[in-house]
Amino acid sequence: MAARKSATRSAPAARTADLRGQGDELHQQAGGTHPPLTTNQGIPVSDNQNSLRAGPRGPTLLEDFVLREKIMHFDHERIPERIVHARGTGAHGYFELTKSLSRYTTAKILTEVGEKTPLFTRFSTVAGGAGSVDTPRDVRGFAVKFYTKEGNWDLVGNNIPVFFIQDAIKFPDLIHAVKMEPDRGFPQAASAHDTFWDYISLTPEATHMIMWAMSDRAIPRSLRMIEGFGIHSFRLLNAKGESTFVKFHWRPKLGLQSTVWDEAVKLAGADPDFQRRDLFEAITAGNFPEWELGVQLFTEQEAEAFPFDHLDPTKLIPEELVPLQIVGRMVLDRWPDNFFAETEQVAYCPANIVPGIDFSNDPLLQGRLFSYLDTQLSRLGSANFHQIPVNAPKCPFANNQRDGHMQTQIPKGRVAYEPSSLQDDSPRETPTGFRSHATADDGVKGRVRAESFADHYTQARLFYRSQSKPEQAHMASALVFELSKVETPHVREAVVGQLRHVDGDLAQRVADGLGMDGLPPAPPAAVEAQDMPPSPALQLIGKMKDTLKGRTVGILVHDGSDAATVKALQKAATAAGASCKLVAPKLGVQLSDGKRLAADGQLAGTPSFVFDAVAVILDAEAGKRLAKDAAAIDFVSNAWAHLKAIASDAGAQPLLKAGNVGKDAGIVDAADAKAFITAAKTRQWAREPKLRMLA
Ligand code: HDE
Repeated sequence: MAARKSATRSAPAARTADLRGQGDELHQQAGGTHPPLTTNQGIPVSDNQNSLRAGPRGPTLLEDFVLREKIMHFDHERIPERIVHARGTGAHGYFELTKSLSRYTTAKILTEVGEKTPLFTRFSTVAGGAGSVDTPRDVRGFAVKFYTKEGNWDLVGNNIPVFFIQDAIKFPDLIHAVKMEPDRGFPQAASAHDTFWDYISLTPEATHMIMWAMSDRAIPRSLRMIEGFGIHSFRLLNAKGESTFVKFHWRPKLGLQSTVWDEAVKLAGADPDFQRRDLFEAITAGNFPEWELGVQLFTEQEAEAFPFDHLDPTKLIPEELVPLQIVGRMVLDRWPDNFFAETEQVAYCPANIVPGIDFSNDPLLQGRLFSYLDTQLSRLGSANFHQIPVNAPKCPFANNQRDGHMQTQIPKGRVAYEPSSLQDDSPRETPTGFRSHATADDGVKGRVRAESFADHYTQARLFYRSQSKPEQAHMASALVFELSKVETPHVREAVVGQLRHVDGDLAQRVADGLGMDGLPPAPPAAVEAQDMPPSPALQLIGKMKDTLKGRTVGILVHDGSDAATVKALQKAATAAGASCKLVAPKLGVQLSDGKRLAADGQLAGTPSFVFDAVAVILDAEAGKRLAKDAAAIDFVSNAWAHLKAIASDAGAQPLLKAGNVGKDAGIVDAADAKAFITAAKTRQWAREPKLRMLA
């Protein structure tokens, strides 16, 4: 301000003063009490709009430390994105133990019932870059950092209980194969291309995971509706040092839910942030997503009797063999204040583990144990990354590690070593500290794979044969889609050949879908697939909950729509736990009661695929008009094609006709709100074969 007042009255200076004056007024209109803007050194800034110049039209001066600091910081705003799992979203929450595991472990987080442990959870896709879309066909990362009283425990898992490979040394090849091809720089966030399937066709151990990745688990509707798995076997250690193996599972309270493929593809265009936004909206509205933590516990002797090796990360333990026990719950109840500081900088590491839990010899886990620290160094740029608030333990921590880039702690005293005798408060080892299980391993050195890892097809078959008919059709169709994008014939043939080991019918469906003349030969198998009893726990449709909780209903209205019907549907959907949104051709709309309402979405920008079920309430005139509007026709025809419930009134019929909407149990009269809610809770699977050619 002072500078402005003292500006000389030469013509250009007066013009500068005028422009600044306008800016000041706008700021004042914005209101509020604002703290002074300062540089990073705390120096108050008088002008954040004009750099320091030698005269109004002269050169900018090097002396302008305000400008230089601001631009220097901006130039360094990006840090390397994660090489895998770059696209992600996270939230704060807590874990509450409901059942003590004190027989098996000393870990306080698993023995103190009722205790709430704060945590930070990050969900991610694997293949795409940080700016890619939320809904590709991909595995979802499910990483939880528990800030326990005994240090941080990171459970860094996925939404699928098995993995592609059996040995860490293969991971860079797998990821290079799935990422965009290096010569052309595409496709982004997609496995449907030659290099991925070339690698898979030559990696039989990936077959089981491929079954999961081609299932609807890889196209989830919401991150609130996915399961999570620690994948590897871990150990629990009790006070006597006895070890029990454990597999960790997360089970969503809202049940599982997926999209249909066509919907996932369209969502990518309509809302690239669909899942991130969904999580944000749920948490900020107070609808906190919740998961149960389940464990499968088994002894070394029990493990020896399994018909597979539990150390092989391409194998799961059927729940029919080792039942799941629910021991706690996780609630995500706080959105981060800042995406970069928290979600981008959170640094997970499977080696972060607390006393009472220990690793197994799973060779993939063993490789992961050193990989993540390496990544954090290159991403976060300093060995002090653990001091970033989202990474710092919430229990006291102290040692003699010192200095390094970006040290933010100021340790006191002269002792930075151990043993020492000069300082009473210097940190010491403790008898209750972390101990490893005293495992005796047979140690002949060599690059060898256990014989017990050789069966690559039995569990792939188990998974496929455990699915419902619609899910099997989706898997076959997903394989046809993916392989149809592969340009090299021998790669397509090699994959179909592998599928013959899983299920002859599946291989035939895929071959037919690709228009192959006959079935390609199956490659030799190290171990032939065995038939196992189907495991319904592996289904997704079987795990959908009969609920509208956490779902969204969209109601398409126009001026003149019957207000009473709209209100009745809103009331019923909200009572059933759904959130309800109005969509209209314009954001302002006047219903039959004459009241003006603000719609939540404008029709052209709010397609039906962002909803779980829709209603269309129109007066006769609007029905006729919208029957000629492409966005309105797409709204109903997509809802029909995506197997959703549609409620409609008499006025909406011309539009439904224009959208080729047929008749079945999911198409209901809007006057019957109860029937709509029942239909909206599920997808109309029986409709699908009538409208889509599935493999
Ligand atoms: Fe990861 N993985 N991974 N991974 N992983 C990373 O760590 C790696 C594996 C998983 O939200 C990276 O901080 C190797 C299996 C998740 O920040 C990196 C191997 C599973 C996340 C890394 C694996 C996972 C990562 C990249 C083979 C399921 C995201 C950035 C031995 C159990 C965590 C980072 C987040 C992230 C390496 C295999 C899950 C490069 C070498 C198996 C959920 O360190």
